[in-house]
Formats: sequence, C-alpha cells, structure tokens
Amino acid sequence: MNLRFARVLMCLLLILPAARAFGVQPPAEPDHRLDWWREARFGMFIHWGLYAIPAGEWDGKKVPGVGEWIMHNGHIPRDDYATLVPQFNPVKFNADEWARIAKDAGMKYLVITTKHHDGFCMFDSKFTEYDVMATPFKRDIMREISDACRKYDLKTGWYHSIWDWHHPDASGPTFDEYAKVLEKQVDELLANYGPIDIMWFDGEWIPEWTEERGRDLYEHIRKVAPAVIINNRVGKGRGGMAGLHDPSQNVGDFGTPEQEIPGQGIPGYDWETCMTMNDTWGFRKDDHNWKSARTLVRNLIDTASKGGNFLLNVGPTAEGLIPSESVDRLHEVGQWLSVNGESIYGTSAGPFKRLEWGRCTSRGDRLYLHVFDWPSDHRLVVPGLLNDVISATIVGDSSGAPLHTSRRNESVLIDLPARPINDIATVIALNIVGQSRVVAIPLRQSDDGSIALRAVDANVIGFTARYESGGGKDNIGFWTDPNDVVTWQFEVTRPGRFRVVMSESCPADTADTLVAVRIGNTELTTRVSPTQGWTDFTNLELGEVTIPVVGTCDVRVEARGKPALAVMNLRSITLQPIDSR
Ligand code: FHN
Repeated sequence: MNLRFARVLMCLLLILPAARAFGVQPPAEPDHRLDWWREARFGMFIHWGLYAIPAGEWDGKKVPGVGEWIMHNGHIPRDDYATLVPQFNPVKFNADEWARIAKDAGMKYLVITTKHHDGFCMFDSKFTEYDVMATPFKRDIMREISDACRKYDLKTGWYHSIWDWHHPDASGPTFDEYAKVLEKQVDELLANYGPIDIMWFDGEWIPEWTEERGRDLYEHIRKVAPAVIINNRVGKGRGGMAGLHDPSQNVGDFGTPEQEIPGQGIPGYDWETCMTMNDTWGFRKDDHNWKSARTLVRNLIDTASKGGNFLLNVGPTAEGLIPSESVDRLHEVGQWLSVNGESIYGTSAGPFKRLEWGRCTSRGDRLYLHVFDWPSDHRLVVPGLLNDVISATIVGDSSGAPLHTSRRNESVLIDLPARPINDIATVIALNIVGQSRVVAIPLRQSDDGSIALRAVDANVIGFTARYESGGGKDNIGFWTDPNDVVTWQFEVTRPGRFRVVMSESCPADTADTLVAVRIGNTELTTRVSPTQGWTDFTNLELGEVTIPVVGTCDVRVEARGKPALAVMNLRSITLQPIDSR
C-alpha cells in the first residue's frame, strides 16, 4: 500500500461523525415531520409581554439582567407586577407588519411567547384571568399572529414557559394542579388558532418538572396534534446553555443551544440555536448593544454549516413595535438571503471540520463555500476535498462566469476574481462528482520541528466539552464533565526532545483541577492555573517530552478530578523543540 493511499485511508478513518465522538448514536432514521423545519433553517423568535412596559426599569431604578426577567431580578411582588395589566395597550401592534418583516428577512417560521415565566398569557385563555383579555387592549394577540403567519406563508410556533411565577400552584405540593392547567393551555394553543407547527417549551429546569412529565406532555401533544414538532425543553435533556441532548435518553425533537453555536455541531442531530440581536430577549430601553448585520448573517451561515437552525430574537416595545434597530438589521439579512438563499435553505452541514477562510454548506453533489476572508492571492484552497470538480461559479454573479479550478495534493484550488461580490460573505457553488469525500489534512510539525495543537483541530470525546470561538475565545470550552477527553494526532517528521506548553484560562473560583497531558508514552500533569476570566489565557510550562521516531503521535488531555464548575478553557498544547533531529 503506497504512503499516499495509507495516509488517505488513515485520515478517512479519523473522520468519525462528531456524534459518535460524543459517545451517542444519531437517530437511525430522521423523523420526516421535521423536513420543512430542516429546509427552513431560519426563524424569528419574539419575546413580548408585560415586561416590555417597564423595559428594564422599576420604581425609577434599573433592574439588571434580561428584560423579561424583571419581576424575578427586581424582586417585584406578584401583585405589584400585576399592576402592569391595566397598562398593557400596544396600540401600534400590527401582526401583519411583524410577519412581513420576518418574511422580508428571509425567515420561514416564527416562534412567539404565549406565556413567559411571569405567567401572563398573551392569548385568550379559559384557564386564567391573567391574560391579554384583562388588559385595555382586549385582543387575542395569538389569533392575529397566527392569521398573519398564514397570510405570509410562515410556519407558526408557540413558546410556552413551564416555569410560572404567577400561578399559585406552579411550585410546591400543588404542582400537579398546575401541570393540569399547563396541559389545558397547551390544548387551547393547539386547538384555537388553526394548524400550529412548533411547541417551544422553556423554564423546564424547575425541580417540580421531570423528564417523565415532559415525556407525558410530549406524547399528549403528539396525540392531539401529530404534525407539531416539539423542542427538547419539554423534558430535562437540555444540558445547560449547550442545549443538546441524547435522544436515546431524553424527549424532544431538536436540541436548543442558546446564545452560542456548537463548535462542530452534532452530525445526525436536529438542533436550533436561539440568539438575541442585542443582549436581551424582552425589550430593555437601555440595551443598545446591537450585533451588526454582518455578525447576524455569519451566525446564520455558521449555524447552517453545522446542520443547525437559527432562531433570531426580536423584543417588541410596549407600544407593539419591533425596534427599528432590529428591523434594519433583519432587512440587511434578507437582502443577503435574497441572493444567496440557495446556500442556506434546505442545505446540510458541510464536510469540513474547519475552513480558515469561512464556512461550507452542502446539498447532494454541490458544496456552497461561504468566503468571509477573501484570499489576498485570489486563490481559494479547499483542503482535503478528494472529489473531482465539475464546475465552480459565484452565486449571484449575473455573468455566471466559471471559475478555474485545479488540484494540489489533497486540496482543490479555485482561482477567484480580485474582489468579492459581497463583503459579508461571497458564496461559491462548487459542483463535484458524487457525494463529498474529505480527508482531514494531518497535523504536521513546522519546518523548525515545533507544532501548535490548536483547539479548533482537536477531537473531543464526551458530551459537554466542545470547541467555541468568537468573543476572544478559540478554545475547548464548556468542559464541565471531567470524563470528557480532548485529543489530537499529528505526524512526526522531526523526532527529538520538546518543551510542552499548555495555553488555558480558568476563573479562580473553578481553577486548580489536576489535568494530565499524555504525549505518546509520556504523561505530564499540572494543576489548572487561575486567570482573570474565561478569555484571559495563560501559558503553563508542563515539562519536556521525547518523541523518538517518525510516525504518528497521539496527544490526550484528561481531567484527574472533578472541577468546581469546569475543568478549563483549553486553547492549545504547543511542542517547542529543544533538540530535534
Ligand atoms: O429564562 C429564559 C429566557 O428568559 C429566554 O426566554 C431564553 C430564550 O431561550 N430561555 C430561558 C433561558 O434559557
């Protein structure tokens, strides 16, 4: 067997779907109920309720945290908060306008809060007086929203909180009574507003709610409305903000990471990340920290490139208006999608673990290369793509001029024009022969013999630790399970002795975990050193290691003890030659 074929074979074996690396198996057969949802890829999240009135302030004082949590964070007594009911009169609310904004943004579905944790129902419920019909507004908002969604061909989703700060039975010994009301309100929401497509539960983390209750509610919904899809927060499977679960253990049709995009997605699983456009879900008058349209488009691309959906939030005002900052950004996202939508809708995760210059989505024998960083030499390197190329064109280029492609070892090269046609992301449609076959380009030492094993190239065995990037992070994070393991493998072409340095970050209140770094047959241990925070990295000298011969070398980082919160954020392991042959 020649070396090149051996290398290809070895690398092909390396590309186990990340799901198996997490130690769980993807569902054998995808549930076709979700086919429209997978096609959709992009939805609008709406957090709207009484909390839009105070908008982050109570009794003239700012209340910290997200707008919809003001009752909790402001320690506002139940009856004081209820004084908002006679004030709720959103005279500028226009469901048609909201649906049109979502449609214009290229969104395919909408999920709106029917009831958030504050317990106030934004629909006409027979099971409570604490609802929109008790306000001067006296209109059933969910009726108007569902009608507008159908008019604009948007699928309709209801967000409904299990946690309820208002209902007297919603905690403690009378919880069973509350659970009955919860189910009856779900029945109302599924029966009174025409066909509903999504039930999006939240607030499941309360002790009174159990996986068993969640499974019962899931089965009940499936009986009364078989086509509805239900998120994993109906049960207890969401692992914190990671939002992902093991379908063989927990109930729910899709995982729900929040305010983050899982570093490598979870091949074979359905998941949707929900994110705010600023820092709050419910409207806050003082939150002006808006993400740019560029960031929003690239988050959508990044999510789709990992096989996920993007649920992007707006928090309307007490008058019933979506903030203009949100509307402007959504319009820009819609403009990008109006040209490049084929590279998002109905696509699946791309086959590459990492691309220096952007992301990739796929559909059958077509790859969509989303170029964020236009190469200065106008030559795009597509690493490890073994397929022959049929053609390459730029999506949205009216001339349709074909791009010249060539091959260099395991990589495809694409000659690009001097300038991108879109600075946020220019998309190249690459037609290839057959389903994509990609080899991981082995990690190799630099010419001086050094090697930096970076987080983005690591393999993670486990279900919590995973690669995260952006906002000063480029590391393995969320490492809360000490049984999770981080590994690399690299090709040794220059054996010798090496200094080993680990780059990590860890706030003092969770530092000090003992970790072991095994390189070949040598194990080095250290205690995680405290830093100023999760994005404040420090370099720890671990000691020296000898790599005696040419070949491959395995590196494995494990925790040797349970951390107070998380083991650490691991950015890299670097080997610096002391003397290499
Ligand atoms: O506590 C809620 C929060 O207010 C918001 O609704 C987010 C959106 O998914 N969900 C919960 C936090 O995970």
